[in-house]
Amino acid sequence: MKFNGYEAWLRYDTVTDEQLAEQYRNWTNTIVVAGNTDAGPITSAVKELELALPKLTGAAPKVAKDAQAENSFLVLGTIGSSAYVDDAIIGPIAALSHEEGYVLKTITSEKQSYLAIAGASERAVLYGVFHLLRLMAQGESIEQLNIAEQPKYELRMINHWDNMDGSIERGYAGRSILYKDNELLVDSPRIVDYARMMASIGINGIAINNVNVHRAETFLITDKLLPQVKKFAAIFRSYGIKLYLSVNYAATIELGEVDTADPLDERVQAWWKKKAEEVYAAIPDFGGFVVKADSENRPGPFTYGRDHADGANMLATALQPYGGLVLWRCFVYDCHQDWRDRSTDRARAAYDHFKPLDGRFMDNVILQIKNGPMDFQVREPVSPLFGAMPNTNAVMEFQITQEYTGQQRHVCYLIPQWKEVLDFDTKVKGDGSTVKEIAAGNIHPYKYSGIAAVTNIGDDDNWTGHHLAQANLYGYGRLLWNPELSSEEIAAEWAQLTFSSSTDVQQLLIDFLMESWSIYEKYTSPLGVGWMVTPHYHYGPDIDGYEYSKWGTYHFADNKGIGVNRTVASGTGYTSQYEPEHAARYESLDTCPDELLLFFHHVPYTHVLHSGKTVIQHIYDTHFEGVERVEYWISRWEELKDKVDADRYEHILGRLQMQLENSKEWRDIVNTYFYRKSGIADEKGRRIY
Ligand code: GCW
Repeated sequence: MKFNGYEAWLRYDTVTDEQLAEQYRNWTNTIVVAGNTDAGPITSAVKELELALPKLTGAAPKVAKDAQAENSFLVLGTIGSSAYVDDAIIGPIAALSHEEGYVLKTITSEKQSYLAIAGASERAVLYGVFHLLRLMAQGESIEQLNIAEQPKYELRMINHWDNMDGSIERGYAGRSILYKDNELLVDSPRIVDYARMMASIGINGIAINNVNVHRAETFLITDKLLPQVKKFAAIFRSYGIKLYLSVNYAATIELGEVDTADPLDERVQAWWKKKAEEVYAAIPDFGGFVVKADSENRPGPFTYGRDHADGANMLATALQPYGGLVLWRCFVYDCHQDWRDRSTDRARAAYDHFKPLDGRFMDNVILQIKNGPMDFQVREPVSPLFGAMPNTNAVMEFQITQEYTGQQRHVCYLIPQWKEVLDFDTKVKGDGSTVKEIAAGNIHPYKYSGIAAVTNIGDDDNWTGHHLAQANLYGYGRLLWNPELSSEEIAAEWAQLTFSSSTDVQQLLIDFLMESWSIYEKYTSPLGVGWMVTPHYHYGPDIDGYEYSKWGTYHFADNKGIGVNRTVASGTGYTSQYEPEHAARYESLDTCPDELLLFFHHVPYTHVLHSGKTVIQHIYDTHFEGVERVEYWISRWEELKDKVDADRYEHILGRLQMQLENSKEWRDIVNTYFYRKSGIADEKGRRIY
């Protein structure tokens, strides 16, 4: 048995409780597929059962068209496909009014008993099957099921930052599974396994290429590569997933077809219309375009004196006849800033650019907004742009790949971070205007909404480099399905599905994951100030790496104090982008939360936090503690040597040791830097260099 992590949470370990295995066999020995399915998601659902059930129960199921001769069986079908299905949904019909809703219900009668997985669509049936398999892999009884589910978010998207040469921007788990040497790996069996994994956590849209669209990828929308893209789309379609492409805003120029990319130029408009026609001829259910424009040196409408509404609407007009979407990213800021200029504030940029455009975007445009105003730091306030444009569709963008959070060499479970974002009450329409509800389209009348994230996978055996980084991918999907799940519940599910053998192992993983974000935050940049990383790579510490750069990412530490003054009173005025209640809370030193203090204020090292510690002592204490906690978790992991398979035990231990070495670098460099700047000694007299 290989424990290389390839099967991730779809391992389907043998059920050791014989009674339970018997119960599972009883309900699943015969699978009745109602209605016609061809190569749709129900066919994939059957395949998944055929793959999983022998592993779980030791018995291969029999697939039948009818069930007259059976006493107990499993039925899969959409509404109206058979009387079995329709009888099962009589009560929980509400869930089925949602296109992706499903019901799992056991119906017991004297004549015949069956377990129905009824869905409003084929995709929903597939989700129902994954739900059933999850219950079995968790050892739950399926004797009396009566479950009705539907997802909270409509768009549940994954973004790849994969390039066609096989590299991945911000990828920490090997090379791309999608491309190699400028070819699409359409025949790789890995693509099917990837689609299975994504469908199992409810992902329904995948953008397959980097938002930085270079020359080779510009051809993805041309007849040179569309036939290949079409093959990816077919695989994804059979798992209920729509394919999206990132496009080069200046494709007209790059492909040498029109000498401008001015969105108001009729030749440009006509070109994109024709392009959309070609793309939809190849892929009728194509999802749409993801666009990074006028951002980090990518082309965009600014070149022509046009704004982002002009640019986005031009593409949206082309896609509209086919129901296609434009996901227009709001990561727009000046990346050629002069560090001497203290009035320009990168954090303000997205709001300043986009807020005035509210109401001007077509209704198939969706703004894609990063969770924070800077860039996926370990700690940032929630982006004030999210919710601030009531008349413009929006999705939130998270980063699963751990660019600034340890690059999958450090353990950093991000679900708690994302939950904090989702639970943030923006107040844009009074109390209860949480990010969670805005992203669900429940606060503003959005036509489209949801959540997107940059994925963390590559071609490493275990997909994510660090085995434990799989929990972020798994958790992302589960959270989008149901944001009411707690971080701990998600960690527990993942640990059980992935490390089924021992409950001690599972409990340790849950506890470690739950603490990991805070540990990482402790030994890296303090109190929300961010950055301090090696420029470009973003891994180890380099306190002044970005301090005198053009990127707008400064901490302003001198011999007296540290932090960025973003107040209205005396700083950049960023706080005014929030609703008054938050603006006031962040503006005042008395009420600004400790963890964001240096994001909003420049304070002396002797400033006393709400915790009662001075800023400098907080820096010293957290940096020592962070490393101690890594040491603690290594010793706990070592206790499990005989309880975890050797493959994963050693692999994880190796990564933890790497994390420890690097966390010591962080600790010593950060502490030494601030000791030298401030001249203030550690109260506890610990070793600082
Ligand atoms: O986080 C930053 C990354 C860039 C990335 C950019 C973006 C794809 O450092 O690598 O480019 O954000 O989100 O567009």
